[in-house]
Amino acid sequence: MMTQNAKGKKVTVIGMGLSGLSAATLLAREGADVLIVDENAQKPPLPLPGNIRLKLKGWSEHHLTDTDFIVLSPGVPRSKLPTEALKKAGIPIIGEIELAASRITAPIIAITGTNGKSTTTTLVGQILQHWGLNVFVGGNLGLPLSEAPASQWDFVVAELSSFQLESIQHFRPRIAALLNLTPDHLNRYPDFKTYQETKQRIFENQGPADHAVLNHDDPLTVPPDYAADTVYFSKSHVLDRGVYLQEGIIKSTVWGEAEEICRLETLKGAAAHHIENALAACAITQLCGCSSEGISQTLQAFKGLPHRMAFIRSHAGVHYVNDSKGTNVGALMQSLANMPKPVILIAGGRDKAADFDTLRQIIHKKVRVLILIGEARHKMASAFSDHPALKHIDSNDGMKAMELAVSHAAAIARSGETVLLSPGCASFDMFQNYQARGDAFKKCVEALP
Ligand code: UMA
Repeated sequence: MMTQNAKGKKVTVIGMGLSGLSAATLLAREGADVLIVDENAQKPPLPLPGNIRLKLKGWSEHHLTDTDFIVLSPGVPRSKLPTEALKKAGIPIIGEIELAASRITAPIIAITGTNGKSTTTTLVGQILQHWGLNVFVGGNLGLPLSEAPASQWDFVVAELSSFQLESIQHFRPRIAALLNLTPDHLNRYPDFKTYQETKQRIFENQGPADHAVLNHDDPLTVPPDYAADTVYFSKSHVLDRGVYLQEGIIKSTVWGEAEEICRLETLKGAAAHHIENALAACAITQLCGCSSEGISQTLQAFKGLPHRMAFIRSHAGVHYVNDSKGTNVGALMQSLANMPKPVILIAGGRDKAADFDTLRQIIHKKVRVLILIGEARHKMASAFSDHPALKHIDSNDGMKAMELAVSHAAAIARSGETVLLSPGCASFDMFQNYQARGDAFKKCVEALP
């Protein structure tokens, strides 16, 4: 591949966030002459090697054309680039994932989907680690994939977003999983079909010796054309080849005869709330050769992720649950569907051109009081205008809005009820990221008198 050896090459990295910094450091280590450009950043967050130069607070076309190739951060849309000029100059554009993967020798397990990809990636990593393997776990989850080439691994497990998949070329995971598809990021894609096709690119370079793990219950995940061996997972169908739930037992036919992995009732921890993710993780790790016993022990011990249906505390008989990572309509729907009783819901944030009407039925069924925050509050309020208990929080200050939302929820919640923060929107209107939003919620809940 033409970008394989960067020694002596000029490379422009676009975006000085986590992935840009990591990619630039990797390239500088190889002996490239690196320029990082960024529209917003004022200064680097850490000291950088001497062969990395910076052009911050915006860039000009020559910063992108006077180079051998470009590495694009996932958050920077291609529409920001002078595509015609780059094409004319013959400058290749690759994403951070493509760059990192071309330098990774271990088998790569790549996991995508609208929801549950962080939980599944973490579970797969933990199951493989429980088996005694040396495993890199990262990608969209937080640790950039460009950190992986610096060490030797038995497996590299990567959560991938559609943004990251947009800029792959030869990326070929040994195992690729697409967990589910519901509308998301429609402010970046013209329509759902484009988003779906971008997600399905995870399979595009796979051959018959590779594995595609697909959701039998969600036909939208199945690409029209792919070459890999298929292994399904399902919550509702017995499968000839896959992992499925039958009468409360997780079973696998990945390697032939049905084999019991574990009983649902033994999953006291977070895995029980993420059953589809647990099934996908079983399928992936069975393909890696993990034993049912090892898989079952890890599922039983799984504590879940912070900010994803994370229990904070009970106060005056009311449970407080942080699901700040529920940043799209599908995630909010899934979280509400898993709640046994109606809840007091705090939702809203930055809209991603979502269709909130699809939530009407579940909101009416599962939400006793709906508290709306952030930029999307007016659009959400009109989608749910006939809800009997709707409250707007009219502050644009994140902490203030969260304090008002939590104190209102605490004042009206009855003993035995749950107050759930599951925004169904991005956090960037009032917070730096979903973690900061979840932390603000936690702080307010912990401060309740
Ligand atoms: N920037 C520009 N112009 C733009 C957009 C961004 O100059 O148009 C600059 C910003 O000023 C900033 C930098 O680019 O300095 C940020 O780059 P980035 O947005 O690509 O973010 P990173 O910090 O590199 O983090 C990325 C992922 N972020 C996005 O895809 C938006 C992180 O996923 C990921 O954890 C990280 O790489 C490591 O792999 C976060 C995310 O929100 C969690 N992902 C989305 C999601 O899950 O829905 C896709």
